Amino acid sequence: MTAQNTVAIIGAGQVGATTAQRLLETNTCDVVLFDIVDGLAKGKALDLMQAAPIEKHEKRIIGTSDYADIRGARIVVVTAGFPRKPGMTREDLLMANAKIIQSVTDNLKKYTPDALIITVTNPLDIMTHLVRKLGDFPASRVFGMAGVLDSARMRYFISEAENVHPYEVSAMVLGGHGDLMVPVMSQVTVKGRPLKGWPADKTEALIKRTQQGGAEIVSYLKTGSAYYAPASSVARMVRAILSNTGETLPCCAHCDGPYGLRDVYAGVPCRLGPNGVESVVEIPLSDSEREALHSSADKVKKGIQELEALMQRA
Ligand code: A3D
Repeated sequence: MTAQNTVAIIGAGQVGATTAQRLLETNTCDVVLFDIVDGLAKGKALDLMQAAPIEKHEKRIIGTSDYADIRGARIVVVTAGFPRKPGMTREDLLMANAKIIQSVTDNLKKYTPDALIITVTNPLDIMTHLVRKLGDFPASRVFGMAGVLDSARMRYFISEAENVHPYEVSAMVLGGHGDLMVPVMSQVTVKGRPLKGWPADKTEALIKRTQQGGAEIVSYLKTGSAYYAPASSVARMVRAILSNTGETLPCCAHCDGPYGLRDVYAGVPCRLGPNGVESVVEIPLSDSEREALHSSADKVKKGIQELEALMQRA
């Protein structure tokens, strides 16, 4: 395994392990899977390697509980953290995951100071901000996965309504990864043509279902949250970077200027490349979409203030 071609995944739970599987089985890169639970990453890595002769990929994975093994990885995907559990308040989750992110970031500073970091841990925008702040990393190298997933959910819902394949729908969701996320209806295309003729109630229902996309799955699963589409979304971002495809994907990125947003992490279209977020791309938005993007970003800022107050009290 060469470190320069390696992606380290922190957290070998549902999202982390499934991301590893996607990266290996698409022959994208070697993987180091890390978890603090002794044996968990090792066991999953061994299981995944035993699928290699069947899946016919040439990549390798190791599982570890020793941070030294991630040294030199080119990209680090951070999935360590809890989804919300019954009885847990939002504040409890915020603090629990902030503590995990703090220990992860300390180790990234030590072992992968030059890596690109893709955060997945929720609450996504706040945790992405925290990684950058605690690690004092350049903003272009720390970004989060949410927009690719939320947009894919929106695309799937539209494809069902329009009776086309999901990949024939193009759509983007911007803003924070929460109930104020902004599905950009004005830019939706189906088979390359603008979506037209949807009545207001149908559009509203689509927007709501997209915003509640994660919660809908949790309501079926009862324990845990979605991981197949989240893992596909992370793998897509990794492939865009490693293959330098130059494509624009919606990511949680630091914004200070684009869309009139100031010093805040929010979901925006980003051109990804070897340096991480190479640029934030401004797409046309209607006045109400722009307003909604600002409201969503303001909510992220409030969440950060809330976390800072909780951390000071702790
Ligand atoms: P889960 O299956 O519980 O896996 C989390 C893993 O993190 C577990 O194996 C833990 O042992 C591990 N872990 C805990 N603390 C540490 C630590 N300090 N260092 C290293 N590993 C640790 O959860 P999951 O994989 O389903 O979800 C992981 C996170 O991603 C959660 O916060 C989810 O809410 C979030 N998530 C976000 C999205 C987005 O779209 C942003 C989608 C899906 C999940």
